[in-house]
Amino acid sequence: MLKRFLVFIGVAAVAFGALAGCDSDQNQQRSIMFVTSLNCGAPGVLDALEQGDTLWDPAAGPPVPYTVDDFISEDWIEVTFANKPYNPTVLTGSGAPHGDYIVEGYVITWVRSDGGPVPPPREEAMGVSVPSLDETIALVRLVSMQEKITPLITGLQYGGAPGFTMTAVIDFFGREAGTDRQTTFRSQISVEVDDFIVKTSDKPDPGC
Ligand SMILES: [Ca+2]
Repeated sequence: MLKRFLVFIGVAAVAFGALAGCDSDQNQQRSIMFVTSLNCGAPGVLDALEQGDTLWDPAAGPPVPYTVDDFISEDWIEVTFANKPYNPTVLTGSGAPHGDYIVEGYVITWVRSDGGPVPPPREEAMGVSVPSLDETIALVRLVSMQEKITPLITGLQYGGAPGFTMTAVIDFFGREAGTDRQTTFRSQISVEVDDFIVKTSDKPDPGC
């Protein structure tokens, strides 16, 4: 029995040594950070203009739009981050590094398959903690006010220019809490861009 116990200790020491070797590399990630849900899997909708509660001019009727209560809004979508350690037994043991991650921001890069113009890349800061072996829900600013008020988008108002589809490639970045280990991970979403003629009061609630 003693011999078998000593063999077990020897194997454990080799295993620990291998793990210590991995930890000596400060750039080595001990967890995988990824997105499990973005806008609940639905495409994004970029409405160039919110039509308020009345679509048509009360006096003239269709097709004369009622412009008094129109307004431009930003578009936010829900994202779910997951933090999955490579070896949960080691990371959650007594005295082990906890492996929590902080998502510190993201860069959105717009892509169009038809070669049309897109807004420039935009970087946003955030500070979202994602505990080891857990998930965290946060919000991403998909379309900013600055992007909404450019001619590319305002030109769609009241059915001016034709709508189009573009993809938001979102590169998240962050670090492990208490260490210098950094992480980057990517998600993307297709976005329909147009001036959708729907009263604000008739729109479904955004989010999941
Ligand atoms: Ca609209």
